[in-house]
Order: sequence, then structure tokens, then C-alpha cells
Amino acid sequence: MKSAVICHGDCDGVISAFLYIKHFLRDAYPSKTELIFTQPWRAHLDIKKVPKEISELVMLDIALSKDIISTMIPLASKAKIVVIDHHISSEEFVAELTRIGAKVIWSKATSTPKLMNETLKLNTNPYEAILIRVADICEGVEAQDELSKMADLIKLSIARDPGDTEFLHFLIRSMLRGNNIINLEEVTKRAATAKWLLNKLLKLMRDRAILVGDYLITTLTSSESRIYAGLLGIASTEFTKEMKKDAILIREEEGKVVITIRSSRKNALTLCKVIAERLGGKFGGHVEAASATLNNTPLEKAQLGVLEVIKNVRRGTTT
Ligand SMILES: [Mn+2]
Repeated sequence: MKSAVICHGDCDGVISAFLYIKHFLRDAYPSKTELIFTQPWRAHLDIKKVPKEISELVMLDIALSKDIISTMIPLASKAKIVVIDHHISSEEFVAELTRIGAKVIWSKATSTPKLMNETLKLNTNPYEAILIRVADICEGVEAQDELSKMADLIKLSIARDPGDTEFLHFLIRSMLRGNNIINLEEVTKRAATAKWLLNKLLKLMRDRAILVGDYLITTLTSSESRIYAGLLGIASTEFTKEMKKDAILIREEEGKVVITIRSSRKNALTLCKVIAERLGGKFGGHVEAASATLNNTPLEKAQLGVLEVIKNVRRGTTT
């Protein structure tokens, strides 16, 4: 029977999957492993894609939600379930997952690979140790050395087209072969295009953002969010650093409104939670970087809702 590994299709998610396969599915990959890349908002749909008969379901670096949990419950009686994640918003689901018999490894670690290394006592080689640090840097750990260059390259190359799962498979195969990621042309070419787009997007944000209280708010049209898809998270983080202000990005995307928040004052998750609760939607992430996804909410209503919420959240009073 096959194992299924579902991981977040981002830098630390891909590195988590590499580590898990390398240490626990060495012989089962690729022939007996179904590897699926996802995003938190569609993970419950992607879980349904796993083969009917699986021996094991492994969920890596995925911010959990009610939808994800209810899709996992029926699988618990048939397969061993392993969940490894570092998103704070996942904490509330740990008890329920444990109750259905899943093995859950959760803590507020800097990245999922770091968490795996600490809790699973992985016997890592220097190559793996580097990638674990790179995963941390991708998730916001400050670094000045050449590893931040590798983190940037991986992040940007993935961001070029987050729907390109073939590239994510390629990255994992390259890691399993021990290739030096920064020398791979497939990576550097994608990263260069992404960097060019990122700079255009940052300029657009500088030109368009309006300051409301302590927040810089930018709204993108749905065609803009299509052009810059994949770069919006990175751009929000860069924009906050560059402007030294908390940033809120509001955009329409495939019939949903997505609100991305970056907060050096650690308000991001709280704000997303309040916005999702008020306007009807999901939220997830970390205190410094989080997002809310609203269904059936017109853009204007979302914008007004965001304004209302930030007016009411007093500076520094939330955690
Ligand atoms: Mn991730």
C-alpha cells in the first residue's frame, strides 16, 4: 500500500517533505509514495485526492482548519495519520487529532523542518542541516550569510508559479540527490523572473498604499492578483520591512477575498481572526504573518470590514 504525503507548497513545506521522505520513506519514494502539494485553503480538497487504500497519511506544514480536520476523520480508521506543523493557528486542533488516533507533532517552532529535527531526533547530515536553516530563514528567521541567498532563491523560484507542482517535485528530487540548489538553472531562472515581478509589485504597493492608523493598506484588483499570484506573501513581508509599518493587502482571487497581514507588533493573527469571524471566512498563520480568506464577500465590504476592525484593535493590546 502507498503512503500519502501532503505538504504545504512553500519553501519550508517542501523541505519538510524532503526530510520526511529521506528519513522515513526512503524505499517507498517515489513508487509507493503519493506526494501532494497544497495550500491551507484548499488542503481539504487535496486530501480527497489521496488513493483509497493508503497505509499512511502524512500532513506537513499545513495550517489546520475545521474543513481539513473533518476530511481527515474518515481516514483515521483506515490509515496511520501523522501531522507535523508549526502554525500557531493549528494548536486548537491538536486535541481532536490526537483523539482520532493521529500522531501529532505541533509546536511554535520557527519552521516545520526545525520542529521535525528537534522532535524526531533526525540524524541529519550537513546538507540537511543547511536546508533546515534555510527553511527557518524562509519563515522569517534573520540571517545575513550566504544561506539567506539560498532561502531567497528557493522562495522566489517557488513563488514564480505556485501552481507548478512539477517544479516542486523537481526541487524534492534535487534535494534527495543532494544537488546544490543555488546552482540549478531551473531554480535561478524562475527566481530571476520572480524577483523582477516582485520589484514591480513593491513599486505598485508603494504608489497605492494608504496609511490608516498604523497600517499601510493596499488593494489589488483581481487581474493584478493573478499577475502577482505567489508573490503576494513575500511582497507583503518585504513591504513591511521596507516601510517600517504593519501592512495589509486586500485582494480578490478566484471568487474569494484574501487579506494578508504582516505585523511587527504581532497583531497579524488576531486581526485575521477578528476579520474572518466578522465577515465569515477562514484565517490562519502566525502572529507576525497571517491571512484571512473570505467567501461570498464583495471587495468593498471586505475593505470596510478591515477598516472597522483596525479601528477597534488598539495598538499593542492584542497578542
Ligand atoms: Mn510553510
